[in-house]
Amino acid sequence: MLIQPCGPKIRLSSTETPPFFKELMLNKTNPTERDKAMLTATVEHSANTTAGETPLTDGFHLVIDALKANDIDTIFGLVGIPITDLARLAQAEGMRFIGFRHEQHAGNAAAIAGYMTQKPGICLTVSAPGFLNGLTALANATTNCFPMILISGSSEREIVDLQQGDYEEMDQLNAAKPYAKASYRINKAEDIAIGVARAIRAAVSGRPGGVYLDLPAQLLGQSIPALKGKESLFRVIDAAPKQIPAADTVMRAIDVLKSAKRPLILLGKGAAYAQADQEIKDLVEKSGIPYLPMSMAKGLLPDTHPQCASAARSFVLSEADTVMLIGARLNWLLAHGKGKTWGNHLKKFIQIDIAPTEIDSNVPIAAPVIGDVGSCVNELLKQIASVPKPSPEWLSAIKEKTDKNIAKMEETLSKNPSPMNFHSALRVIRDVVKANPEVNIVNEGANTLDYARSIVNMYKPRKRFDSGTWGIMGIGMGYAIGAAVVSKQPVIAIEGDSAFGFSGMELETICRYNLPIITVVFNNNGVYRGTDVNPTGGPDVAPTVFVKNARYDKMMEAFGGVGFNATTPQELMDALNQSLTSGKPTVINAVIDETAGTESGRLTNLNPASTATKK
Ligand code: ADP
Ligand code: TZD
Repeated sequence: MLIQPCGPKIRLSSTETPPFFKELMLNKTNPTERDKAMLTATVEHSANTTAGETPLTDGFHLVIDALKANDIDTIFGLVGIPITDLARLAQAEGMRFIGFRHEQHAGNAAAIAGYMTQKPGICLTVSAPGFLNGLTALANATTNCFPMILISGSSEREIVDLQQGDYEEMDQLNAAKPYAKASYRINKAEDIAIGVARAIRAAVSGRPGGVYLDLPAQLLGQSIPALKGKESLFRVIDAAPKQIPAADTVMRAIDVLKSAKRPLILLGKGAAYAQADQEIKDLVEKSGIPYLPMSMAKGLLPDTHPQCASAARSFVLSEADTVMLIGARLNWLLAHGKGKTWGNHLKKFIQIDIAPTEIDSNVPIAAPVIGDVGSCVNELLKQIASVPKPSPEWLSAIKEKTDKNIAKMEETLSKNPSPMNFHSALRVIRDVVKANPEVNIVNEGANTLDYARSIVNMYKPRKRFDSGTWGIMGIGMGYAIGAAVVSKQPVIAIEGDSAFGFSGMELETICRYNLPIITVVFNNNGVYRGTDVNPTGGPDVAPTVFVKNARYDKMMEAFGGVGFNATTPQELMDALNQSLTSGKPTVINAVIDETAGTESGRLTNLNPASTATKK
């Protein structure tokens, strides 16, 4: 029996291919990349093989080989018992391992990578606490329909199950279940390829989501004959198969559109995820129907497109009589499809979604079209010529509203108060993004999020990543790192000072990998604003208040990055342009008037008010 060492220490020079392998390769006239990937584990382990012994492989190698066989080339994670050698091996085998300072941010990076690429992003963590830190990101990915796989090492099953107090003891599989689309544990080395395949399929097929994959420590060390390991490896075929909508559902949707007087298309991040950019553009333009992008669908068509109704959002939501949702849910972000936001008119909804159970979740849907966005839009396109163009009255009413609101906004944006407010600072970022449309935007905060969403136009798809379905704080640096690693394009992270604090330590990660990320901290001295006072007059500041005049730029300098303190729009503009040119990790501390923000940004109404004191 061979002793199984693990990790890169046992790498074999490629010339040492064992004889039985040469035989295998000879039988292949044209070995594919996959064949080569499959061979890795065996070749590695043959290093210590002496004549006559059966070459072995182990769980470590099989996990990496199974991921590689499925074109997964990056792992976001944080090392420790029992997965340090797994991370080392991933790197030694040519994968990129991006190590974080906290698992939540590694998970967020993986999730956004999944959203951008349609390949599940991989997050690797240690057991119990590391797993739980990653679980927040997994739950957020599931909530947002992003494909990701959280792979966590776990402690000894026999001890965990009897609750005998193991190191980092936790029943992780069951803890993950309520927050994941699917959860699996692999117990045997020969099942690793199947386990990885199940995780990939679950993450990307149908409605994408987060998948948990539990790898007990003893699995990683398990050895099996190398040939058996090789034979177990495979590439998942058609992990996210097309889902063609039934013809009658398409015709029903067309009929509803035909009877519409004031139609509207609503694009959600499911539409952006689908990468059916051309089809969606054709549908919008051929139908002539005005459209509204949800925040992460901004840029699917440029926000400056003549049919974009964003500047007349309230008007079109309340006045439209027929709304076609494409990859968008009628959740709180759309006031559940009813109430004041949606006006007094009876609406007819058409909903394109891959998840049949999404239909009728909040209001009755007149025409559900179930399938993947690309296929559904394609089918609709075949019939769209039969749908009359929207009435000139509807279009001119929207144009009038849009022109008026844009003019009003321009007036507000043109002011230069001192200190800066959200508008004057965001005007600068708007102009910089217009000049550099390839830039990725990450955005979180309350006021910082709400204002940036409406002020900063996007021009390209899947370039805007924000607090999303949960309205979560803490995605900032994780998403920024994921976006920079995947796109290899610059990122501007527009961060409230509170929001930034959740992931600020990842500045070190950004510097370590020298990523072109510019973090702009909208520093107004607190959560929402910095002016609240402690009504008791005691020494503690109010719950929303931070240290006054903090210098977040100095944090970046501590790690060797570049810091700017910007107190005027011109300083902010210069800092942004310099950073984009240099490509260096940068933090810009943008000094914002501490009185400028409102409570909860535009969500003030979601704060519960006491019925006891309500007048
Ligand atoms: P937004 O927040 O932008 O409104 P949501 O996250 O609420 O978007 O909605 C996204 C919707 O898109 C989900 O209901 C999801 O099932 C759906 N979806 C995701 N991917 C696809 C796809 N490829 N085809 C069709 N629908 C999809
Ligand atoms: N914790 C988590 C994980 N998510 C949240 N959404 C919150 C807390 C509550 N919260 C918001 O909804 S916005 C926000 C918090 C703490 C921060 C707002 O302050 P900011 O932005 O400085 O980031 P503005 O621009 O000053 O409003």
